[in-house]
Order: sequence, then C-alpha cells, then structure tokens
Amino acid sequence: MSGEHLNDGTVVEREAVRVKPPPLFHVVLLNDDYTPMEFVVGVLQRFFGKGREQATAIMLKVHHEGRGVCGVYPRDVAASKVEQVCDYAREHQHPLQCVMEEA
Ligand code: TYC
Repeated sequence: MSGEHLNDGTVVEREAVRVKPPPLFHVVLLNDDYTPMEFVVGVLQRFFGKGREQATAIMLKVHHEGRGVCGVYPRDVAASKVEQVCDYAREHQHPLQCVMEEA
C-alpha cells in the first residue's frame, strides 16, 4: 500500500476498509392447530404494520404452507418483534410460534 508523505516525515498508510452490510433477518410465523385465524391477522396488523388484506393473505399462507415471512429487519429489530409476538400470544394463551432466520 503506497503511503502519503507528510512534511514532518511521517507516512500515512491508506488502507481500504471493507465492512459487510449488517445481516438481515426474516421474522417467520409458524402454523399450529389452535391459534384462531383472526388472532393471527391481528398480530400481523399490530406488530408488522400490515393492512387487513395483506395480513389475511400472510395468515392463510402460513395456515396452508406451515410458515410464512412477516417482515425482514436488522437483528435487534427482528429479535424484538419475535419477543413481542411470543409475549402477546402467551398473554392470550395461544400457542402461536414466531422465529427469526438470517435472510
Ligand atoms: N391453523 C390455525 C387454525 O386453523 C390458524 C393459524 C394460522 C395459526 C397461522 C397459526 O401462524 C398461524 N385456526
């Protein structure tokens, strides 16, 4: 790496610093046999900012396919969503499961 010479004789090394963009995480809802569909639609609206139509479409995808992505976020935001959804489901005594996965 070529140095830049200052007039006091010191040499400043310039180094290319490459930082990876921070990883993103999918927040994923899992299907179960007991959580009411209407509750899941409410979760998608309340915690993921979905409109009623999109929330219903995601809920039905999870119901039919077993899982579905609710949103994509940096690690700390994804972890907070998972915790909020799990706490909310437990408060209402539903077994709804929510996990995060690196995108
Ligand atoms: N399978 C549930 C039912 O028939 C509905 C459901 C949808 C549950 C999505 C969880 O993440 C879920 N009541």
